[in-house]
Amino acid sequence: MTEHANTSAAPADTTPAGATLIAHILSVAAAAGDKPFLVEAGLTRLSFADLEPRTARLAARLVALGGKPAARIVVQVDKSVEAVLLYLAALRAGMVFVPLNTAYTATELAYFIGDAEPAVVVCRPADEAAVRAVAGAARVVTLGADGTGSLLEDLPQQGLPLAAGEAGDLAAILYTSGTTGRSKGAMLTHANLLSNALTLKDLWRWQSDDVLIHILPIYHVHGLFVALHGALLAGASVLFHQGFDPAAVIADFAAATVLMGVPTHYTRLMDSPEHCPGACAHMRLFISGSAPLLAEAHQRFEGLTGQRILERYGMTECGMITSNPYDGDRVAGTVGYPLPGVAVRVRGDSGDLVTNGEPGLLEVRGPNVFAGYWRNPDKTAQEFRADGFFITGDVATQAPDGRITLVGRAKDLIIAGGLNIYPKEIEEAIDALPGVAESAVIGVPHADLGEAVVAVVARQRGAELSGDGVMAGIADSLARFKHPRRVVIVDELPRNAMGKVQKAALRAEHGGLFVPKP
Ligand code: MLC
Ligand code: AMP
Repeated sequence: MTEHANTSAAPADTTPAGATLIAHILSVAAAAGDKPFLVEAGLTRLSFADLEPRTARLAARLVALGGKPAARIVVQVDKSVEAVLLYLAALRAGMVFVPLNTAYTATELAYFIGDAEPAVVVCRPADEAAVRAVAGAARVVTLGADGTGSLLEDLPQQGLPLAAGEAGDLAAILYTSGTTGRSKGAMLTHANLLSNALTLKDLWRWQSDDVLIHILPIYHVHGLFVALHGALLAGASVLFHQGFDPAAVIADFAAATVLMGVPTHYTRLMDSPEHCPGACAHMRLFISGSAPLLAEAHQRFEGLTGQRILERYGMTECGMITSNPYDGDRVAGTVGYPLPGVAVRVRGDSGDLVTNGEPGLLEVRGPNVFAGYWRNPDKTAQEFRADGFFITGDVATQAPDGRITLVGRAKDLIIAGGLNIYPKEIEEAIDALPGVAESAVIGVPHADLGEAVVAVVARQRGAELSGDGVMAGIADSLARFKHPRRVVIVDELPRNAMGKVQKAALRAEHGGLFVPKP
């Protein structure tokens, strides 16, 4: 037996609600009554009792715009209470929610719209003209950070009844890049999202008297699903922050119980002068994920606050996969055990499964694992084993008791500040510039972001090429967070005997650009 399954059952779905995630959420909301759900700057902006009527009217508006079950709705808007309502209303209407990072450029957006073929696109008011230019047949409406916009005009008086959906219906498509540099849409069903959320509710001991500090963007798994579903299914309140201001978060600790963040959030919190153990006394749980939390940061946080961060591991295609235990050892530098109902295994270089602590590719199977890549059966087939295990691309070791430690990535991926950046996509943009022979994009250690993007660019013989020129050349096509923090111009890239660019050598050479070399 070489596969470690956590056979403790995923929580039984015993609620009288329907099969879909939104049916469960609305059933919890009905029981929670007037209790605050989203609170901003001390004001209740949305109570649980508001969820039924407000999602009903907004869902009716989506239908009036052409929305219907299984139709996609692409959403690129700032974080706001209304944006959360929009997500829930789309689910209520049976639509497939496709959230996009607000940093994406019009070029990137055009690709997503072309691929998802949405019935409706919701964008920021300032982007409306640019979005209309690439929206094709989709209806375009706007939603601003202040909760105004054409989406919320002409809201029908008559709300839409909850769609009678099935657990296997698609709830969302989240785009995630592959090694090809082109994003693929991960199709997530109601069953995927609901099973993961119910499992985490039990595992992390969510209670209705919890208060979550929400600092994450709501276009990724972490902020949209892990954080919001946890609070929604527990009937717990959320202190909703539009961005991340360490002082504002620390000020909320006294009224809150749970914080979820990426490692950059924790390092920035620790660098804040207001930080002290007393400030955290009311908090019961600090959770970190989306990127590796250095053991040193874990220990420093405990020293400063007396709290041991609970690190968990997940990905867009699977939601959460493993978690350190709530009770028991939260071991720094590890991501804990597979979630109840989820099986993981490690496949070594030889292709055999290993359990002896050797590193290998981590594979996962369970109700959390996505339904495949949108309109991409070939890529879907490549990423799954015949017995249904999904190949994560993460390299891990597994201790005899099943505990997982991530030790690397087989996929060429940089994670900066919890955001995934695919070198191939940046290399393709740089290689297309005049004067460039080729380029290699690498991630190097960065104290704030974990990793930072560096582009090593080989110029064509005799060509004039500068770092500024390269940056200007990619500015309009790639989102800002993907832009290299440093461009190094060289005559040629180092290659091994097989002619392959030696990224490891480049990482070793440039690894000290932002932090002292060890
Ligand atoms: C912002 N910038 C970044 C960046 N975030 N650059 C690289 N990496 C990042 N993550 C750039 C901006 O483009 C801008 O550049 C400058 O930094 C300042 O922007 P900002 O908006 O003021 O940034 P800030 O508020 O400081 O944001 C940093 C951050 C944010 C860490 C708070 O990136 C963040 O919220 N990260 C979390 C992402 C997340 O939710 N990941 C979960 C993915 S789900 P310029 O040049 O314009 O000044 C997943 C699965 C799982 O991975 O397991 O959870
Ligand atoms: P995404 O595709 O944006 O969902 O990112 C998923 C990837 O983030 C995973 O495949 C991991 O490489 C990484 N990741 C998530 N959580 C952790 C963690 N706790 N430690 C290290 N890497 C993580």
